[in-house]
Amino acid sequence: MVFRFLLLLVVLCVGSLQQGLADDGYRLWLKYDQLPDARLRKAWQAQAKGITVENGASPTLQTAAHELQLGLQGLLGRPVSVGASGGKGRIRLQVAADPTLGKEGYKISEQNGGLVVTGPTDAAVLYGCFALLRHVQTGQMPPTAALTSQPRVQYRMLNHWDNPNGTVERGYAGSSIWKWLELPEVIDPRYKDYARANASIGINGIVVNNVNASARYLTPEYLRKVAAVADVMRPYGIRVYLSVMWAAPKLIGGLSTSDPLDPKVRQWWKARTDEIYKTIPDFGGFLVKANSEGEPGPQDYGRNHADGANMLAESLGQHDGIVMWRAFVYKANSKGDRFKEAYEEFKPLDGKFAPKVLVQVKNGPIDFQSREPFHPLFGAMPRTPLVLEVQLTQEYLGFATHLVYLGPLIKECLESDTYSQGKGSTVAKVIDGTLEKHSISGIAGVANIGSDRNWTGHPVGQANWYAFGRLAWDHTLKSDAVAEEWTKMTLTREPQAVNTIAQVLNQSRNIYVRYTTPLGLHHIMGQSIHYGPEPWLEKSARPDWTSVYYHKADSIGLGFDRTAKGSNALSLYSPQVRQLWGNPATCPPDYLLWFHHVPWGQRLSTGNTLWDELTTRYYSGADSVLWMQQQWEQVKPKVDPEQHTDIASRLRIQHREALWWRDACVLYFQTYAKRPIPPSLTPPTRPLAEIKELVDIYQLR
Ligand code: BDP
Repeated sequence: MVFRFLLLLVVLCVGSLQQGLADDGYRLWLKYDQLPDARLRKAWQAQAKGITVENGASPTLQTAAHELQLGLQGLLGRPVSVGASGGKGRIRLQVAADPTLGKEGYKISEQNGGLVVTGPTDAAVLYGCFALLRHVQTGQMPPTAALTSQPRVQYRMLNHWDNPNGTVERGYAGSSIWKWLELPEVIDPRYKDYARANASIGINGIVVNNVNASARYLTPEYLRKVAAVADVMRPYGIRVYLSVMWAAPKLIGGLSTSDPLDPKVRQWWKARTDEIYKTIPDFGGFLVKANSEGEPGPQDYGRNHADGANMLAESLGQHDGIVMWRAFVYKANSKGDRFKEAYEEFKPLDGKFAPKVLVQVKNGPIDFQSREPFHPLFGAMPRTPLVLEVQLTQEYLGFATHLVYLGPLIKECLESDTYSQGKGSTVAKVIDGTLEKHSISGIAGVANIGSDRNWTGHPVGQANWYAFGRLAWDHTLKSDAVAEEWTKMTLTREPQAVNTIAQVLNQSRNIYVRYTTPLGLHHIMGQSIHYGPEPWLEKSARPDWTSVYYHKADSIGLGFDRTAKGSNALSLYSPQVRQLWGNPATCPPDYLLWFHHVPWGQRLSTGNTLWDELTTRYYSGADSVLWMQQQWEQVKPKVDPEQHTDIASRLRIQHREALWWRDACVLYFQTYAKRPIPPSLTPPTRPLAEIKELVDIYQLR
């Protein structure tokens, strides 16, 4: 009794301490602050007096039980015991075969006045525990009907673009979370919190290093470091993968070649792979960027991507691992349309990849622009499992200064209809394997995580990590529902504020597109660092790294003609898609300039001329950032002050930079259109020359 009382005291003190502290964002969405609603608390208290783990010796089940305990104690404001025998009002965790749950699904159901969380594996039970916590955190009553869910995609991966020296390629949230110099001896407590966050949204694989890979990760010294990370991830059902440098046999193996068909090279990889599995028994496999942007690859030896991928798959032998081979390629000296190049290289290889190989394809054909049509490879390689790669780090979407919720972007791609096997052949069905009957499937998000206290720099970057995991688990979830869920778990539980914030999140991506690249403009950002506008960029190391290559503004009009009269990239899509997008009258305005060179004076489906529509979108986009600011101001009393100030400050930068984008693009395109700014809009007050200087300041040139 006395002990129980003391425990209660500790729990309450910790709870109130947590609530009293300013919120620095470290806890992400795993906030277990006490539920404000007493009725709800009471209902859950009756259901969650304790936790019982059936045959619960495994580290994953123990982890699940302790997370549930931690969460419930915080949320309900009283102690929850683990381990005592079953009975009324207890939550039982149980691994049990259930054909309706697939390999990783969970079921939360009522049984004898308590709840039971079941799943076919330890990890499935862990997912069930996080789902139960989410249920409580989002303010729902104990379930009366069973809650079940299973992932639609098997490999749900985060790809870190982290380097051995601690830098992160395209990272905007500090340095790498992996402290390679300190590993394996020093285990940063962050690793565990990172694992918790990932497991809570169902992520089950992480590639720890940059696709522009250092061969160093394959050395015994580094493998020991990677193994230490894997040890922290294992209880959370997360496997560790490595990006590999294609030329490793030459660079660290002492061989004179890295030709995938050379027996010595094959032997070297086999031995390396065996060594990896000795060090990390549940190693997940390899991610490869080869013959892309200057990286070496099998083509250096006259071989193709399948030769390379299959050699690596062979090296995996009987080990339970996979190869994810990236399709992000474009030739060094191409004279054609970069849009078509990955398709042209990979389509002919369909059916040539070994069973353990998946080809990883970015959502769009160019490179993570704020809006891209779906990549034409989706639906075009029916005999190859394709992984969808999306970018969570906002390389082209305003780094960590612009608030852009990516749920709608990811969903837009997943829901795109490829028509490859008739209506309804969505990208989602391609990548989850159901359309083309693949037994393996994957989805990858390029991580936006770094050493910043709040993990993602912009606090709302956390929502992108969260949404990726939730949609990777179940691509049928609605992105606005996910936004709402994240907001409730992370920022506020007050219903009106939740609603307001979720609306801002849901609109944010379209707003960003409007003030940066409306109507299907793309790749007109600042050179190299990819920040801010630089539509005038016409010289670079290669033509397809300039802006003029993409927007093709001239005295007649604007946009890249990808119809049969132009590059004919449209021919890569199914006839239904081609028909819709091939005609400027039926092409959705959002994709218009991706596929058509449209005369400035042409009337669009919106009723405006191209020029008027373009300028109007730039203006309304920038104005909408003011709307975002106003909405954010309204929720001030309901959000932690530190978080509120941080986001409010970033929204101020966002508005200033939205005006920068607007003025730069409107004035620059006006030099071609030679038309006045529509009378309803106030023309920019600064000259183009002044704006051009801004880019140099940002680029530190
Ligand atoms: C581009 C990035 C570059 C990456 C590359 C890739 O600018 O840093 O290495 O993608 O995905 O968007 O390989």
